[in-house]
Amino acid sequence: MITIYSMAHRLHDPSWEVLDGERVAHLEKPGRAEAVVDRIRELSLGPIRPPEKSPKALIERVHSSEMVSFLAKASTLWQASGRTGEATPYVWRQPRATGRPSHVDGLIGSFATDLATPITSTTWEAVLESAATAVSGAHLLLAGEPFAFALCRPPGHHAGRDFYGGYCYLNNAALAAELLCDHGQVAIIDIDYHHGNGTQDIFYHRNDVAYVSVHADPATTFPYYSGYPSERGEGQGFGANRNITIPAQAANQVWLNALENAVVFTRRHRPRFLVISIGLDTCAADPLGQLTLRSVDYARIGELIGREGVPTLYVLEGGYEKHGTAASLANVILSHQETL
Ligand code: SP5
Ligand code: ZN
Repeated sequence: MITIYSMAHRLHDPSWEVLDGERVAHLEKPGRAEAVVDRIRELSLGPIRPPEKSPKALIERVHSSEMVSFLAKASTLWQASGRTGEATPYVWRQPRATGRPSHVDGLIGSFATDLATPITSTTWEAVLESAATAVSGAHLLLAGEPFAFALCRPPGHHAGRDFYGGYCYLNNAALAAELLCDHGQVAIIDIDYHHGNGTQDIFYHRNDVAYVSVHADPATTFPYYSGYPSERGEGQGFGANRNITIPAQAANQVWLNALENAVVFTRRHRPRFLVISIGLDTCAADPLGQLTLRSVDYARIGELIGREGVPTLYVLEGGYEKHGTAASLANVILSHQETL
């Protein structure tokens, strides 16, 4: 297994977010990725390489040019309007709005979905490197690797074609899938605790990238506005999107059964490549997720996915307790490795 990793993620270190109505220290910290890379080194899980491929052409295919150019200049606009600190919205675009604000406050509220995804003066640099990490991982599969890990930070699955939020700016897994789908059918399995509303949005009308997600019921859990089982794709994409919801505090076996169903769903699409959006916010120690997956369960994940015998790229999403995140991820990798 080859890991793609860049230290540039450290450039993204926002100080605060609004969580459950309170302003708190930001949970999506550099220490998360550092704990994961340390564990990969400690356990000698394979080589660790920097990203070498540009994500630029793929970003243009996956995201709207309006959002990308806004994200690239958001911090500059923020400072130009006299603000110090991190760019965050205080007002959001209303449904059916047609106006195009030019002020940074109006612009940011047209793309941001929450108060948890601040833009610092160096966020964009880290975001581009995170995107490059996923795309470089996808290139490894094209070069014949059976199994690679994109150690992305910031994460990506809550970023849609023209919206960002949930700690995500560009959709790393979608960028990888977009590259791979030029070479054959792709299936994305999203096993973060939260629904990947961004990834669903990006591929909703397409069948060349199937998307299946196992997540806590959005009726009671972030991101609330998508992730329902009735959402099955549209047009050509009808049938290529599947949401499997579980109660927020489901038993581990309930979650694992849902994953088995997700894997069966991808088989119907005969993928040549698998992209796994892996969030470790499903683990017992996580401060956001309310599941209690343990090491045996993570070993089962790698086994179930590895047994498909399809070239697989894992892309890091959530996981906010760094030791639990690193240990759980290592268990997935080790058990997947054993199936090769
Ligand atoms: C990539 C990813 O995992 N993003 C998650 C962002 C979640 N932000 C909103 C969290 C709301 C949590 N409310 C319940 C907390 C229980 N104390
Ligand atoms: Zn999550």
